[in-house]
Amino acid sequence: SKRIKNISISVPILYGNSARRLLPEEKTEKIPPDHTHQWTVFLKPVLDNVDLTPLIKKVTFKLHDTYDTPVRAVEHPPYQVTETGWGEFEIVIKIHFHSGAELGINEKNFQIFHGLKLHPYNPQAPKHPNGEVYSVLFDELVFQEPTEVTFEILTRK
Ligand code: SLL
Repeated sequence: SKRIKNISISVPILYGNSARRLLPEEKTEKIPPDHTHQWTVFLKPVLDNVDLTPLIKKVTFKLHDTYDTPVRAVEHPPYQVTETGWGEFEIVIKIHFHSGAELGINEKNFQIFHGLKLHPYNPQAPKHPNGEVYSVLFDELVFQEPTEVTFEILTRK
């Protein structure tokens, strides 16, 4: 479908991770003995009433190569991956939009780099009672000159 000139739509998003130490009783045979933490990396719109599902085909999370199948694809919300591990590394989060002339959606994929945090980095920061560590950042998906279909999806009430 046609592009709408001189229009740009920003969708505020949050992305990042939570992490906590594994408890001794959680260290079953399925978890490698050198894994010390469980973490969840995620991406979501800031506002609850924003539905990106008609636009998003999948969100991929590219983990460190020490993981089996490092590229994890998530097709439905919540867009997140929970894993266990021992180290911090950079995760590549990529949003793949639906495309195809028949759909009328044709937006550029969006890529974000997130440094996975397992350890508290500010000793002065207030501690969460459950011992969880968070590293959450704000960004915006900017749709420049969206197609009419994308515009309709993003401005739906
Ligand atoms: C470091 N540069 O040395 C980083 C690499 C890799 C972390 C960290 C799990 C691996 C597995 C894992 O935590 N890898 O699947 O067993 O700190």
